Amino acid sequence: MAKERPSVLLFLFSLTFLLVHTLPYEPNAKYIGWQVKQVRLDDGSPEALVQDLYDLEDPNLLQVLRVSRVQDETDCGLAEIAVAPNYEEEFSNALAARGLNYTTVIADLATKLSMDEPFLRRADLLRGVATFERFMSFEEIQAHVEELPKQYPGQVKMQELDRTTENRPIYLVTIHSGSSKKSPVIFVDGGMHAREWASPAAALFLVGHLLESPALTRDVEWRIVPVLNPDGYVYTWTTDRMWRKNRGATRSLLCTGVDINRNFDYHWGESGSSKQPCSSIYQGMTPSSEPETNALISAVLEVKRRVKAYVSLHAYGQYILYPWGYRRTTPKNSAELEEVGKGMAEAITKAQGKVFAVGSSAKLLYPASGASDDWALGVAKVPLSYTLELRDEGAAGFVLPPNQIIPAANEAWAAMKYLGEYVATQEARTREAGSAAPAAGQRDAPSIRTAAHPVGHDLLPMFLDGFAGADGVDSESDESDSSEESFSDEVV
Ligand code: 0X9
Ligand code: ZN
Repeated sequence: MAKERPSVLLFLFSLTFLLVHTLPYEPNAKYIGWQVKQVRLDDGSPEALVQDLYDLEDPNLLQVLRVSRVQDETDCGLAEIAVAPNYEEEFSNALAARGLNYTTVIADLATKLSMDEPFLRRADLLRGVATFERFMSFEEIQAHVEELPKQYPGQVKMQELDRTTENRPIYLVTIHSGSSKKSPVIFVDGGMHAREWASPAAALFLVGHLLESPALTRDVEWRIVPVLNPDGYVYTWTTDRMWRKNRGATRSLLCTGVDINRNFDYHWGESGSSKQPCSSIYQGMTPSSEPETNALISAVLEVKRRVKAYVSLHAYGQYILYPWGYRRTTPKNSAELEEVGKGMAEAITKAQGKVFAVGSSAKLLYPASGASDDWALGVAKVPLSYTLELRDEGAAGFVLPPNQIIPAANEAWAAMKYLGEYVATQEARTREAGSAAPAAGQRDAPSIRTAAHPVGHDLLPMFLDGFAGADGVDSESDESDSSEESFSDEVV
């Protein structure tokens, strides 16, 4: 008997080893047997159908993973939908009733998701250190952000904007190496959608590179929220890898979470947004109902007079999107949005070879209202407002292999560098023009044109005259921006 003990132990050890390494990692386990179906929406107006699909969603049965547009002569929509094994029949009936066909593109979602498991389990990071060789947990990100002011004294400021429903901090990182208190601000957020892991990684990569690039932070102040939705991010690590929303309570006892990017108070609750709490694009009970939405709103409004650009980092699809998202029209400054967007896309292609499509959200992708980019332009009057959908085009989707984190983050960095240089150049021109300009009240003088414009398009009138806003809405009031004076002193 005594002789057999080692082999029993060995057996138990092997069994445990096998179980640990064959059972799906917890957040992927629920997707065992789920299939991903691709539905072609070539009906003349697929919007109502898309809306139907989103309203049908239930986190345990059916999830719309993505809706995109085919960029060819067919110009049809494509919806990718994950379906639980016990919902297949209802799903095919629901589609047949709507006259839609589908193909199965992923036979087992859990298998596809499990590709990145081994990388998640590595815990070899010193406190405060960042890595881009694998995705970082929220705790690692938090430690890194908290250490930044110690590592770069005087160059970076870290602020807690608010706490989430589950009491996690939403951090804002501000980087500015110049001494002017009037520098233009570029505001960037990452991690709004929980499962888009490339986004917080790209935001942190941007922070790291800005801290090593004083020329880019001298004339522009960067304000970056690396993880706007920490509760959702943590949930994708612990429980459900495909989670998109925050973890806020809803009127439904069964369904949790609001889509932060449908919760902003500009044409809230219109197209491409759902009233159903079980939907992944649930708009919330009221606009700005969520702490994450409010944290972003207050942080932008705090520097309202100075914010020249806003970029929300998302994944995936390789798009540079600008307003409007709520309807298929473009704002008054769309020529400029398009030119700067194209400049960013060119910078990305130069850096990494990938092509990013540029266009207004509703036209290029699909209408979706209550998003942060529309709010930034429509309410906060931030002239250059974008959503940057990082790589890839769908092969890996949300589960980007770790060896693509740096290339993806580099793409965002190339775009942000371009934007930073652009904003700085514009500011310098405005100052120059301002010092030579006629006194206030005589500002209706002909606009100044310059050949040295970075994208060959004249933006000066906007900066000189104040942004009149889109749709003819009034220009900003000077009421906000109250706390920035004291803050600027602290930074430098
Ligand atoms: O639908 C969204 O919220 C964004 N795409 S994502 O796949 N990351 O979810 C796009 C938002 C584009 N902007 C507007 N529609 N305003
Ligand atoms: Zn997103």
